[in-house]
Amino acid sequence: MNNNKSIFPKDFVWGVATASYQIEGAWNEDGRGESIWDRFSHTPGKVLNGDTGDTACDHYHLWRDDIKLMKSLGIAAYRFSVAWPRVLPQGRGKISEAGIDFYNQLVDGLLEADIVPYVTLYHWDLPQALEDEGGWPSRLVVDAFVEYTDIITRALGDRVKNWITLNEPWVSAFVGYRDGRHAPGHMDLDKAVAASHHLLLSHGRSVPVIRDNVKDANVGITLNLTPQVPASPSVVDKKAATWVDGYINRFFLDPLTGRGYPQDIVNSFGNSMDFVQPGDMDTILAPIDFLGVNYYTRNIARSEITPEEQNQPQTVFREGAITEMDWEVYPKGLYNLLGRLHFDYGFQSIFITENGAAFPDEVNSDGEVDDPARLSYIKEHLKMVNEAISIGVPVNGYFVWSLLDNFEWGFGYSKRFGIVRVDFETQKRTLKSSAKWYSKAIQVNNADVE
Ligand code: IFM
Repeated sequence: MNNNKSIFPKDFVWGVATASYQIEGAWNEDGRGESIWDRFSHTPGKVLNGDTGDTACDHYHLWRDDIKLMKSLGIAAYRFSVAWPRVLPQGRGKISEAGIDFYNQLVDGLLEADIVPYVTLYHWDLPQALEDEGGWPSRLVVDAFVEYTDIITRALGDRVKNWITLNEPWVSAFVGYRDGRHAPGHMDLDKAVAASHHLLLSHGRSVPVIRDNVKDANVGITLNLTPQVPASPSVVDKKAATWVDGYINRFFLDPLTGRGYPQDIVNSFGNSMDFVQPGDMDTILAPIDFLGVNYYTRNIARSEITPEEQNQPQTVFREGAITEMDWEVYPKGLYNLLGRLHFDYGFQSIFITENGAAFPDEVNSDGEVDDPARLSYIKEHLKMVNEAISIGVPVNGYFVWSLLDNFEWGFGYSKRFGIVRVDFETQKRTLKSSAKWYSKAIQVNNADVE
């Protein structure tokens, strides 16, 4: 038992996270196939300022330096994703040995530096060839995902033990196929609902494949989870909060824990769900070793009915600082969420696979970047993780989003989440004060440091 509440358990994993399309660049090198994000970002008007991931942080060429940087900070674990079209340029079939070789070298480099790899199989860069066949709304993609899983886990599984099947399937499905703000840019609710089922099915089908190929595998899935708070005690605001919670959180948590798809949400979609085939829900229930949680903020849910009609004025307001994404800083929400995941849903191992903040950086005349707002964000959230551990929630690790400033999807390079600044003209990396602080916290296994 840990008596000093601010010290983390001795095997707590301190990490940083990135994703392939956001950092690698080299979009058309060494036989890499086109991804939906290449197509989307090359389409005028889709990404702010016309930014693309063509070069990004050039990590494909600079990965050795990036490992050195992590090593210098004492980072113990690195979560990155594999670009599916680098391994299978057409999504299935012909393998690119050069693509596999890149990840082989990266993994070897990490292990030499004593950094434990955590690999995400899918962080949004679907091969365009599969999108051309119908993408995630089509069941055809599931077999392709299993084939890809099999290939990459056979290739890396002797050295990589920690695997995350999907990153934020809600975003892939609903932001990509309903809102159209992300690749592939569709605006069709039915497609989005089918996509989310096929994402979960791909997850469920791939878990046993990973176990077959990787001795002592530690397998999980990462969800973006946003707690919902009603803006007032009115019935309509409570209903709004319940609905958004169902849409973003329960629609993934419930099927993964045997509760099936939440009926209130299915009804509100008015979707027949006829793409769910016998046995699918059991497949999705494939036992996992941990849940990955990406937490950034809470949401204050307000019914669309105007306040006058509600006869309840708003009583809950944003109280924390607001990040550049317009997200409220609300560390307590992470604590509450972790309690729910363990005590209500029963998850027995949780990793915070992403947490961090975008704030504008100021580079001083010496080229240094002091980022107290980001530093405090990370520190306060880590303290909440520790509080959650102290009441019995099994949180086993924390990964800062992100190691590097990178391509923030529809916002291009305009939002900086890195604890390391990247000058996108020169590719120079500069440690921000948050990175130096994180390094100190790692050393003493304690977030309560200056
Ligand atoms: O940059 C993203 C990441 O790819 C997925 N989770 C949220 C981050 C910040 O928006």
